Amino acid sequence: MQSGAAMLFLLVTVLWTAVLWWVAARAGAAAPYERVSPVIGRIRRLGTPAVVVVLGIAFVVSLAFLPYASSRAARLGEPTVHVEVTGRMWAWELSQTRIPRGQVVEFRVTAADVNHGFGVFSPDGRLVTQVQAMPGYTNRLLYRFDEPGVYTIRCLEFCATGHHLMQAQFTVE
Ligand SMILES: [Cu+2]
Repeated sequence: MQSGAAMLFLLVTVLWTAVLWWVAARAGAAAPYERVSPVIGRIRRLGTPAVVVVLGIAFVVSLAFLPYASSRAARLGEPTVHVEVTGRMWAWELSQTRIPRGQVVEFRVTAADVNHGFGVFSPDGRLVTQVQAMPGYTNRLLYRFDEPGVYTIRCLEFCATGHHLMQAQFTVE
């Protein structure tokens, strides 16, 4: 059975290679694109580098907005408030549930059992920041809360039957 499958694979590979060879041999030399279509040729010649430059600039500029601790620290400054967070089926444990507004907070997020998603929702229900909670690993999440109120933590990673119950709250004051 296995050797039959191997022979079939070999046969298809040889046939496919022969077809490609045959097509390549008949194709001849490539014609310059400008002669085939001058307008599209010009768009390709000028447009491709322009797209690469624009996307390259967008990539470099957007690096500062990545949700990683190092890029957030560069933008927000070093954290002055530290909150230890542990996710477990199906609850969140926080070392403190009162957070001063306007200060850079570092959440040190881990999990006690399986992977969870640490998602922080503003008082009006918007997801404002999130990070993965993983067993055996601590993720740093930096954020500055400018609006006071009661924020809700919801698990964003399906973690079995009690997942929808996995919520907690903290107050920014
Ligand atoms: Cu979950």
